[in-house]
Parts: sequence; structure tokens; C-alpha cells
Amino acid sequence: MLNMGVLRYVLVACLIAISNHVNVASAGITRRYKFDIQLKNVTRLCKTRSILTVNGKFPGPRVIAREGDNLLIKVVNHVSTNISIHWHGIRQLRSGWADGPAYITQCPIRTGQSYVYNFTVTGQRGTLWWHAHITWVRATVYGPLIILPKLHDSYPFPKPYKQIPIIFGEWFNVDPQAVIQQALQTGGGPNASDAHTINGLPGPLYNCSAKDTYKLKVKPGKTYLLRLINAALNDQLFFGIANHTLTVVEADASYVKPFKTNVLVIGPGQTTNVLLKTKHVSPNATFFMLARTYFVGQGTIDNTTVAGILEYERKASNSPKTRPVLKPALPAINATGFVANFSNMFRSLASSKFPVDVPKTVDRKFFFTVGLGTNPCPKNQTCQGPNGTKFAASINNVSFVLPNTTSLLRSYFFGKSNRVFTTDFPSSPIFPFNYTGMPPNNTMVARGTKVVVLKYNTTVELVFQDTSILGAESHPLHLHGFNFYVVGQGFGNFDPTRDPKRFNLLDPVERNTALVPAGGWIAVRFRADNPGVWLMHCHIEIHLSWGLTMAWVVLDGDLPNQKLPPPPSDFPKC
Ligand SMILES: *[C@@H]1O[C@H](CO)[C@@H](O)[C@H](O)[C@H]1NC(C)=O
Ligand SMILES: *[C@@H]1O[C@H](CO)[C@@H](O)[C@H](O)[C@H]1NC(C)=O
Ligand SMILES: *[C@@H]1O[C@H](CO)[C@@H](O)[C@H](O)[C@H]1NC(C)=O
Ligand SMILES: *[C@@H]1O[C@H](CO)[C@@H](O)[C@H](O)[C@H]1NC(C)=O
Ligand SMILES: *[C@@H]1O[C@H](CO)[C@@H](O)[C@H](O)[C@H]1NC(C)=O
Ligand SMILES: *[C@@H]1O[C@H](CO)[C@@H](O)[C@H](O)[C@H]1NC(C)=O
Ligand SMILES: *[C@@H]1O[C@H](CO)[C@@H](O)[C@H](O)[C@H]1NC(C)=O
Ligand SMILES: *[C@@H]1O[C@H](CO)[C@@H](O)[C@H](O)[C@H]1NC(C)=O
Ligand SMILES: *[C@@H]1O[C@H](CO)[C@@H](O)[C@H](O)[C@H]1NC(C)=O
Ligand SMILES: *[C@@H]1O[C@H](CO)[C@@H](O)[C@H](O)[C@H]1NC(C)=O
Ligand SMILES: *[C@@H]1O[C@H](CO)[C@@H](O)[C@H](O)[C@H]1NC(C)=O
Ligand SMILES: *[C@@H]1O[C@H](CO)[C@@H](O)[C@H](O)[C@H]1NC(C)=O
Ligand SMILES: [Cu+2]
Repeated sequence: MLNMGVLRYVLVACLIAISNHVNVASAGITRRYKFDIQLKNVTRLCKTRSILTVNGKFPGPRVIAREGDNLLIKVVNHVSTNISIHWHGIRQLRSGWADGPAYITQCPIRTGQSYVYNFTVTGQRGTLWWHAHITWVRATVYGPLIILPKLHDSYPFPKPYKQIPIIFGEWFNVDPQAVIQQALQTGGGPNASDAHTINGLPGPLYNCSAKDTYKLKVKPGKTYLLRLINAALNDQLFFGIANHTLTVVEADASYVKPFKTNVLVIGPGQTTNVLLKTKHVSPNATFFMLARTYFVGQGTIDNTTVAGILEYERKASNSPKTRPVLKPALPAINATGFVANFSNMFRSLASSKFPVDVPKTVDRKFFFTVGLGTNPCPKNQTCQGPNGTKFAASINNVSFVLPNTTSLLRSYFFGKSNRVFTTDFPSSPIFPFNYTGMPPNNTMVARGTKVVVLKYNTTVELVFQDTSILGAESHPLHLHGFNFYVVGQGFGNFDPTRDPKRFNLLDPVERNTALVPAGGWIAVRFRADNPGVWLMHCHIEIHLSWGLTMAWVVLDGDLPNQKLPPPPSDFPKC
């Protein structure tokens, strides 16, 4: 018979051994969700459209987890459109099969098929979101992904009285799939959306839309946590609430040093948590919350304003019939200086509990130009892009071509990369030029499915340089599978001798999506500690459609816990 004393000793020793590495008490639970992809008739601006939804909801259902939890989300495709869902900002440590971008990590989930996304939330807490990651399906297929702190963990700011997701979107009176198909066919810019939305609602500043207004009812003297998500396809947004100052406390599920602002800038793909402290006494006024586009560059954009309403609860007896409606002042549509200053305000919390882990030394440096370009017009067609060409976009002049018979991850994992991708993505421009000056005469891009291969644990420094080809523009660059630290930003051309001296390695913000300033650059650093294939792209959907994307292949490390496991048995096949 086994000596119980010895057994107890062994168990205790095991627990101590484990707890030296992971916090046993914090191990999370498994949470299951089911996403039924289905059509739903939705009316906005007096136009009814049959839109793609999850579970018939628009915006889609909230996914809520705690840091450390395992999520099992079964996605069932009941529609004729191919589907794939991305869990935007989730690190996906050694679970790249669950990342979601179509033809990058997986083939789409086809009609009648299903797939269980299986991933664990590790070292992250805050607001993220999920969205379709195939053509323009994410126009309506998106929702919040909220990660609460571990049980018994607190926020590094006053505990909010209530938490409110505020998710911005773009509404099209026509099928967004038709918009992108037409744009790619003609080579011209896409038709602009017809409205911006807050939680799916355009609000009272549009015709036939007053009843579709998001209303936030608040009590006086309380602190609300607003979880802001920009799910718009193409538009970076300014956001403000009349007569209320907001305190930014978190970005992309990383805490930041709190700072106050009246106006926020939020690019597609970005998330920001802000504290809204309500006034001590209910004011005799209704406050608009407004959002509209920040844009420089050429082309038509959605120039409209979405309004939601912040309203104080009050006793019916002293409730006046009419109250003045106050509006926040937002910057000019092209206020590039404001946007750059705002991006620069973000600093990591850099506390002992949430330290900064920015690589201090760099193994590999990359210099990536990001911007627009052109493709030739097919011989038998007239094209509506610049000078009769087709619009394109690229990184280092490579306009990315998606595979269509497999995913990059699958072909990499099973060693069948031949003819699917090549590993010669340029680490800097092949033909250097004055990136923010006079554009080169030849704006044609090269096309290819090219990747950069990184050894496990490589430290990477990457400069994104905007180009003025077809107009300087701000690009929200998004990296899958990692957060990066934004160590520097500036206007004009990056100067490799002068600018690195000013890099912030003390408290740089940690994000998954950062704005490259129009006519400027940002420098980021990350450690390639997550084996798999990871997409990096502009989160302006039309730029992604035009090819402003590339992928990193991060190789396995030597140890067992540094290797990507095989795909699950229900992994979708092409
Ligand atoms: C949407 O409305 C159309 C026209 O009224 C109808 O034929 C269709 O069945 C509806 N679809 C759904 C999913 O309700
Ligand atoms: C989810 O993934 C983990 C890690 O690979 C695995 O241990 C677990 O069995 C998976 N769960 C399901 C339901 O497939
Ligand atoms: C709102 O702000 C304006 C301008 O700062 C000020 O004049 C007004 O008194 C404020 N109203 C309320 C109800 O806070
Ligand atoms: C946006 O709309 C305003 C008027 O509401 C107009 O003056 C301005 O030119 C428009 N800007 C763009 C870029 O369309
Ligand atoms: C509230 O404002 C409205 C409209 O300006 C005004 O008619 C009303 O008298 C005000 N009520 C109070 C209690 O101040
Ligand atoms: C923004 O546009 C206005 C009007 O088109 C122009 O006068 C102004 O110089 C522009 N500002 C910036 C910062 O580009
Ligand atoms: C003309 O272009 C279309 C696609 O735009 C193609 O389907 C068709 O085959 C082309 N015709 C010729 C003669 O090349
Ligand atoms: C437009 O295209 C034509 C021929 O395709 C070329 O000769 C001309 O230089 C181009 N013009 C500009 C402004 O790019
Ligand atoms: C699939 O991709 C290949 C390589 O880019 C391309 O030649 C082919 O036309 C594509 N097929 C379809 C159906 O899009
Ligand atoms: C690049 O172009 C800008 C704008 O024309 C100019 O100010 C700058 O001096 C140029 N830089 C170089 C290195 O030529
Ligand atoms: C490019 O265009 C400029 C004028 O815009 C011209 O002076 C120069 O010779 C051209 N360069 C080439 C290589 O064609
Ligand atoms: C990764 O590299 C760092 C040095 O940059 C080293 O300290 C660390 O031990 C390495 N980690 C692994 C898991 O190899
Ligand atoms: Cu872009």
C-alpha cells in the first residue's frame, strides 16, 4: 500500500514546482460559445438589407472571458458565403490554428461546415474584439471580446460602476461584398459607406434614422468604463462626448498611464478603454457623443457623423420636456497633427505588476514602406484607378496575393510551401526613394505571396514608413499573434542615425494596431516568441484588399513548449 504521507509530500512538492512557473490559483475555466452564421433582415436609414450576422445579432454577441480562461467557440456556417473569424488582438500562443484570417491560417468554413476555435487568453486583459476575416464580411460580422481581470484581481484605476461597449461601424445601403467586387473589377476606389454607427445605430443626424439612436443612460457621480472598439471597415474616427472629459486607461488590452482628453482618435482595429466620470448633479442638458472620419489623401470617404446620446437619469417630477442638446467639438477632417499628438500620448503603465518587456537589443531590423500604388489595366478593359490603372497597395512594393488552395500555415506546417509562398520578402525597399517627397514616376507594384522567416525568439525592430505615392495617408498597421511596442514616431522620412537615439525603451505603448502617421513613420519592436504564420496588414479594409499585407513565419523553438502543435481534427480544408 502506498504511504499516504509520501503521496501528500509528492503532491505538495508538485504544486510548489508548478507554482514557481505559473500561478496555479489563476488557471482559468473553459467557456463555450456557439456562433451561428446566419442572414438577418436589418433596417437602417429606411433601407432593409439582408446582412450576415452571428446568431442574428447586429452587432454580434459579446464574448466575455477572464484572463487565463480557455475559449471554445464553435462557428457554424448556415449561409452560402464562406466564413472565417479572427479573434483580434488575442496572442494565440501556440494556437495559430485558431487565429482565423482566411487562406493565411485556415481555409474558410464553407456552407454547412463548422469549426471550433480553441484558444486560451494568456497575459491579456481589457477590450479586444472579434470579426470575420475574409473579403468584406466583417462589415456586419463583428462584436466585442471582453477580457476581465483574473478573479480577485483589480483594475489599476477606480473600479467602474458599469462597463459599456461602444463599437463603431460603417453601414452600407448596398451589399458591402458588391462594393469591394466592383472596386476590384473597375480598379477605382470603393463607394463610401452611407453612415457610421455606434453599436449598430447611425443616430439622429441621418435621414430616417432618429429611432436608431444609441442612448447611454447614466447616473450622476459615477465612473463608467467605456470599451471603445473601431470596427469600421475603412475609416479612422474622431470621438468625443459633449462637456465630458474622458480618461484613457487602456489600449488594445494593455494598461496605459491614464491621461485625459476631450477627443479620441481610434483607427480601424484599435480598441481603447476610457473612464467617463459623470457630473455630480444631473445637468439640464442632453449630451451628444459624436464620431466622424479622420482622413487625408485622395478619394471619396464617408464624411458623415454618427451621434449617440448621453442622458442623465432624473426623477420624472423635475424632468423638463425639452433640454438643450450639446455637441462636442471635433477636429477638422484632416487634422493630422492632432492625430500624431494623440497617438504620442499613449505610454505603457510600466508598473511592477504590468512591466514593460520591450526588447532592448535587436536581432533583426526591417524597414517597410507602406502605401498605395497601381496595377496595370487589363488590355480589354478601361480602368477607373489613377491614370486609367487599377489601384493597388503594398509593403516594400510587394502587393500581397492570397493563396487560394490552402492556407500559408497549413502549407508551412506540412512542409508543402513549394509554389504556395516564397521566403524572399524584402527587408527594406529594393529601390529607395524620397518616401514622403516627390513620388517616383513608376507607381506600379510587384505582386507575390512572400513571407519573412524568423527564428524562434528573434527580437525584431520594424520601421513602417508611409509613402506619398498617390497621396500620403495614415495607415493603422495590425500584427497578428503578437503585441508590439511603439518605440518611436515622426514625420518625413525615418532617419536611421538620428531617430533611434530618441526611441522610448522605458514605457512605450504595447499594441496590436498602431497608426502610421500620414507622411511619417513609426518604429516598433517585438519578440518572435510565438511559432506559426502571422499576418500583418493595414486594417483599412480597402488597403488590405489592395494588397497592403504580408506574413511572418516564426519557426519552432527547441523546447517542446516552443513548438506549434498539429491542427485540430475539424480544421477546415480548402
Ligand atoms: C428578408 O426579407 C425578404 C423580403 O421580405 C424575405 O424574402 C426573406 O425571407 C427575409 N430573410 C430573413 C432571413 O428573414
Ligand atoms: C484545446 O486546445 C488545447 C491545447 O492544444 C487542448 O489541450 C484541448 O484538448 C483542446 N480542447 C478541445 C475541446 O479540443
Ligand atoms: C457645456 O460646455 C459649455 C462650453 O464649455 C458650457 O458653456 C456649458 O455651460 C456646459 N453645459 C453643461 C450643462 O455642462
Ligand atoms: C466633408 O463634408 C464637408 C461638408 O459637410 C465638406 O465641406 C468637405 O469638403 C467634405 N470633405 C470631404 C473630404 O469629402
Ligand atoms: C432646462 O432647459 C430647458 C431648455 O433650455 C428650459 O426650458 C428649462 O427651464 C430648464 N429647466 C431647468 C430645471 O433648468
Ligand atoms: C485641411 O483642409 C483644409 C481645407 O481643405 C485646409 O485649408 C487645411 O490646410 C488642411 N489642413 C491640413 C492640416 O492639412
Ligand atoms: C476581357 O476581360 C474579361 C475580364 O475583365 C475576361 O473575362 C475576358 O475573357 C477578356 N476578354 C478577352 C478577349 O481577353
Ligand atoms: C499615364 O499613363 C500613360 C500611359 O499609360 C503615361 O504615358 C503617362 O506618363 C501617365 N501619366 C501619369 C501622370 O502618370
Ligand atoms: C488561384 O491563385 C493562382 C495563383 O495566384 C491564380 O493563378 C489563380 O487564378 C487563382 N484561382 C482563382 C480561382 O482565383
Ligand atoms: C524629400 O522630399 C521632401 C518634400 O519635397 C523634401 O522636403 C525633402 O528635403 C526631401 N528629402 C530628401 C532626402 O531629398
Ligand atoms: C520622371 O519624371 C520626371 C518629371 O516628372 C522627369 O524629369 C524624369 O526624367 C523622369 N524619370 C524617369 C526615370 O523617367
Ligand atoms: C530569448 O532571448 C532572450 C535574449 O534576447 C533570452 O534571454 C531568453 O532566454 C530567450 N528565451 C528563450 C525561450 O529562448
Ligand atoms: Cu492603409
